[in-house]
Amino acid sequence: MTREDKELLAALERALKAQHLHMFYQPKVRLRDGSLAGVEALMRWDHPELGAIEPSRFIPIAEEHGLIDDLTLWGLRTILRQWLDWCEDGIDTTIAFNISALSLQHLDFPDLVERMCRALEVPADRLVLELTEGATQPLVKLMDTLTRFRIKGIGLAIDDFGTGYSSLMQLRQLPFTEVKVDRAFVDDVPRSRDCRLIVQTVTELAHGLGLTATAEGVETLDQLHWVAELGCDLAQGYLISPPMEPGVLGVWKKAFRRAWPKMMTEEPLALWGDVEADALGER
Ligand code: G
Ligand code: MN
Repeated sequence: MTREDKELLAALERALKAQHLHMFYQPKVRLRDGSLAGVEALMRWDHPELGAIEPSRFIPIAEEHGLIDDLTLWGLRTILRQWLDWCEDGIDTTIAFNISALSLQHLDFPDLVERMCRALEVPADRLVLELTEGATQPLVKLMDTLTRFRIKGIGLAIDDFGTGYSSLMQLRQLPFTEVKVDRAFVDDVPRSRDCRLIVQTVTELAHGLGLTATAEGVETLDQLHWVAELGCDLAQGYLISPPMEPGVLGVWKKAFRRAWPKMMTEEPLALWGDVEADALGER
């Protein structure tokens, strides 16, 4: 362990206690009508000296040094309380939480989550767990835990699908409810016929298996129009909203409802991009 990592780990332990960790929330909207389908909770760490530290930096350290379960529990408590706050403001939505496969190794973990939901009176089906397959932690090994979550009504999304270690076999074997199409494909959809074919095929596969297809990383109108055209159910990304503080979700929701019809009609699909790309010998 490098000295830098050691210091970061100690600081993370302090941050957990001192409440320097926060959750931000990024909406997922239905492409059918632009309505709010749910939010994804994303951790933020504002280090007093180092500034904002990305989860991709501190989660692996927490995983490696025994702090991940504390982080997971902190995250779950935070989002369940947040659900109650929103509910009081008239927003009843689902909250997706990125969970480390390490936290899923305890077979009693689904029961613990259920107890947390019960204690706060949050319906378990308002919770979605987002999972990513790692090199060292194949999700198939977590079959029992994941099944227990599903039985309790908790949703399961496979994150960043189509890149990294994700495989078609998991889709068939594990009780997922949602597939999140990796932003790498969404990014290239307006320019690449291959990417469109991949997004469309993954979406059809998801539907065939009874799952929701979500396009992540939607940043432009072109991408939004395309993923709708290709059959995706939900979209998420900076175009719709960057991750935001929980207090502004209500305002965003109203503003977005007004903006939606215009977003969908603003510009036609950029079919011309195709023609140009073909002319240039690209796809
Ligand atoms: O692995 P996962 O898909 O959970 O990653 C979430 C991360 O993606 C967050 O850090 C979030 O800020 C980032 N993100 C959210 N929307 C977009 C987007 O439209 N474009 C890009 N590049 N990143 C995004
Ligand atoms: Mn995610």
